[in-house]
Amino acid sequence: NPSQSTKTAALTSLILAAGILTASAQTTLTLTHSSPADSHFGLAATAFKKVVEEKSGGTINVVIQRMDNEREALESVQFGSQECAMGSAGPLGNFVAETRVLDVPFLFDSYKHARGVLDSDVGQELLALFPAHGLYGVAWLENGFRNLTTGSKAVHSPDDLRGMKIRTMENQVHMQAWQAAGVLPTPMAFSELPSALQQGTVDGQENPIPVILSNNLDMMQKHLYLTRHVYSPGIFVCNPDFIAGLTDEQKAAVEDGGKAASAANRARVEQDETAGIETLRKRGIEVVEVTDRDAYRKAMASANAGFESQFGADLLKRIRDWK
Ligand code: EAX
Repeated sequence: NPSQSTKTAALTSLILAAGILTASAQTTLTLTHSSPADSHFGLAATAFKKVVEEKSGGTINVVIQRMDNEREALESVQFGSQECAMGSAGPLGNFVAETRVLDVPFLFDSYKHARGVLDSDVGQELLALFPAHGLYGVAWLENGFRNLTTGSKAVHSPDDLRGMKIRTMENQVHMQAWQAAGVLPTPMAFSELPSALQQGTVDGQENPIPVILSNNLDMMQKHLYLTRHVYSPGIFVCNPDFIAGLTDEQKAAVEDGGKAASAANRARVEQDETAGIETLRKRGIEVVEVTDRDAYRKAMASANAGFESQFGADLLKRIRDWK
């Protein structure tokens, strides 16, 4: 039947054309994150991908990659060689200086407090500053309260830390706080940390439970001190030109994806904080519940005057007094 085969041919070429059109109308969004796929950041990336691909009607294809050098990830988002990145806010202050206020030690009392501030005007006002620095802030994420770990050297009080080399993030506020406590802060990207611990170039490091767990940092350390000395936000950024080039529907999909990422991320931090400490103990690291956290606050206190002049007493008070 010739008319049937003509129809079939026409239909086939229609389907092919539609396929080509869909392919060319599809935008690829490369998203990197630090820590393994099964972690507070990996799960956030997966949640984002699912929502964005669905809500954009398949017009955005999210490609997830791991990248543990968080500074380089931010640089490449700024440059436009990758579309988006998520990870700790550790190096973020080198791009958007005002965000460093969140890195002040003993600023937040609890997860509720930190999340409340990030979800409030303070968090929104900070995100609004990103475009002036070549970044688009999609959402605040969470890395968690940071805890000190050491290798062979035991720490009974902050006094014992004097002269010790502790790896910090590439974060000026953290470095100033540790310096005040007499520590020799050794800043490096997260990607360099495992080898630094294995080779003993540093005596210890500090990270939230979700990071210690998912990256097996306990295998390279002997002691874990639950100091919770500073809250470590996470951040999800994209390239501003990339965002500007999206349709309204695609932009809404990215916003919804950001919310889903944040929810998945916080849920996993919660789970790790609840069950993870026991898991770490079972794996063999000595876990020390620090009863005198105030001693750490005091040890870092001489840095506070500098933080006040840097960020303003008003903003610090606004954050501390959040209810
Ligand atoms: O994934 O650099 C760090 O210590 C960060 O907490 C870590 O990369 C988070």
